[in-house]
Amino acid sequence: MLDEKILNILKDRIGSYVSGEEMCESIGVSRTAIWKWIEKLRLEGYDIEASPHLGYRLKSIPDSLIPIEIKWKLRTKILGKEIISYKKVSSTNDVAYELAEKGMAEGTCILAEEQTKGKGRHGRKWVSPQNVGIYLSCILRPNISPNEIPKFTLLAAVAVARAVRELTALDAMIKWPNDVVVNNKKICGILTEMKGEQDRVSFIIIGIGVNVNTSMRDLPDTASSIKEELRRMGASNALSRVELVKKILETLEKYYYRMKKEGFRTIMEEWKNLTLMLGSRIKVILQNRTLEGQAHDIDSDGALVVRLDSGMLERVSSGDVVIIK
Ligand code: BT5
Repeated sequence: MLDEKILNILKDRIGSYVSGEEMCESIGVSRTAIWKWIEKLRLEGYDIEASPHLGYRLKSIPDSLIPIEIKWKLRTKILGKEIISYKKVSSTNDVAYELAEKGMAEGTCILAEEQTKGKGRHGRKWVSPQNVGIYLSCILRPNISPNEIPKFTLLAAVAVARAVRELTALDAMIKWPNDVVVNNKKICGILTEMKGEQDRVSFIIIGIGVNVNTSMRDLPDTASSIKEELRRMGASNALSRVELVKKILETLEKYYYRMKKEGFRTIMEEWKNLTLMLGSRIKVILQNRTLEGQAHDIDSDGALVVRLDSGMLERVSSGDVVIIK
């Protein structure tokens, strides 16, 4: 793509002028064509200065979740090779599901700047305001049975927590089954959906919502954003959403391949290193009852094992956890 070629040249020399002539020669198109594409890039939010004598100069790059930015030096084999991004969408998981049903390839990612019907589990809502969060859904086609789905939620939680830790000084932790938390506040939620055929899964959708620059006013009391947690630490640097999406894709793919090769055990170990609840007293809210006890372990299918006060162990594969102490 021409816009990508132009951008590559400008990005390599960000802040300096590149003459129109040099650009024409290295890409092999006319000055008018270059000008047209520069205009398009400007509309996407790239700040490009044009000088009749000096040429073009890239001054700043937008923090927009557009394919050209996410794909720039993205180190993955499949995840994000195909990216479809929207300014506004009902739910990236719903779009990804429809596309997967139509046969879209494994690794395809859907991104949005805003969701009007962002989904949580069990019909709950996911608050998804414009231009401040990450709303990402990835299509995977693993050869698994439907009861292995919880493993993928845990895998994604590990990937997001690791990605946040690599890019910031925040102590991102995991709360079973699908939350990434900082200082006990939810900064990310994961919704894994699937289409199954008999005992096999035909595809899964991993939906990831991250509050990056989201205002506290928009969020429930139990939630926070990366920006807010960085502010509390006294860190002034904002985190680029583009960088975080890239890091999440790279980490998610790394763990996905590792799970394919070595099984779930290594992911589970990593998960245990990042969780704050094993050993804690917890309340588990299930569809029609509540359990209280100690978070004892995670089993080989990703289910939570609770030690009840009677000493009995009970296995829970889906629910909401409140940490009591
Ligand atoms: C989740 O559900 O945490 C799964 C969230 C998945 C969101 C992503 S965004 C991309 C993709 N497309 C979608 O439509 N969804 C996925 P659950 O554990 O049920 O948590 C939902 C509860 O979290 C709500 O009932 C609120 O209490 C709270 N909540 C809502 N919005 C939130 C937000 N932005 N940050 C933190 N907590 C939130």
